[in-house]
Amino acid sequence: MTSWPPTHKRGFPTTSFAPPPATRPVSTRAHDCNGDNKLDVVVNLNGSAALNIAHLINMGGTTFQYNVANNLGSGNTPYSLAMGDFNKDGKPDIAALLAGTGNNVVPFRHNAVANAPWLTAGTAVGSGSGMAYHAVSGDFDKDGNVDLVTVNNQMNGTISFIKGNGQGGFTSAVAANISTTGSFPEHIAVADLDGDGNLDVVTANYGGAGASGTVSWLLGNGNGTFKGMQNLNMGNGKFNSVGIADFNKDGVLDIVATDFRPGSGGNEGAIVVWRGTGQ
Ligand SMILES: [Ca+2]
Ligand SMILES: [Ca+2]
Ligand SMILES: [Ca+2]
Ligand SMILES: [Ca+2]
Repeated sequence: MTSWPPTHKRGFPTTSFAPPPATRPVSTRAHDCNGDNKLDVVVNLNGSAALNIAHLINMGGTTFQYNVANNLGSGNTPYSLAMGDFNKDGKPDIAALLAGTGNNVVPFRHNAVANAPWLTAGTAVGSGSGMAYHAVSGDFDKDGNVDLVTVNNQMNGTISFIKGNGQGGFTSAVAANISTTGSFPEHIAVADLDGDGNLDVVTANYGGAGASGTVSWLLGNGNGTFKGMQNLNMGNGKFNSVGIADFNKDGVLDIVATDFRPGSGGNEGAIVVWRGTGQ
């Protein structure tokens, strides 16, 4: 028997960590970072212009060991993380997204050790115009190397394909690999929506000031490019997060998005699910 809200009898008990002062955590990823079959947590810390990434190693039970790698770079505020085995050594690596323009995607090789130096920085690359708020990893061009697709927050919103070289490095996005989304996209999710073997993406678009947002989906061509966006509209939504899963177990992927829409009378915001039709 399950219940809601959780009673802590069967899942994680409530456990919290106090990060160092001025290191606001803004993004988390769950991953087995040290290969012991226990999920660990990687956290991006946004407390200063320095790039700080924390690592919570699952020691079993309710115990996590807290490590923080400080000052991994500087210049722009770190905003989000993406993970994948970028150099194909079996250990999950990290891409940090800096909330600025220019070379704003920084790859890190994960050394899979408990203590520093557990990350080694690679060469930063650019995602094109707009701020790279979020990214997903996957082999979008089907060459066997993990790539990234960033969502670029700007009025004329875009996504950028950033090609991985299989050795932990990436190539900056070029115009041919940048595709249009809705306005001010903030979040992206990846899956093969239509089952053709090419990875596709869905973006949550906040929309401009005073304008409604949208949720966009873009089918991949399997070569790093995407077909033109299509929109899922939902009234006056202001969408800021999106996920993909088969929620009703009919074998067809569905989409969920959070609507940050301000309202009145307790009618603020919503969680919206679009059921996939398989067509
Ligand atoms: Ca690796
Ligand atoms: Ca690839
Ligand atoms: Ca597809
Ligand atoms: Ca479904």
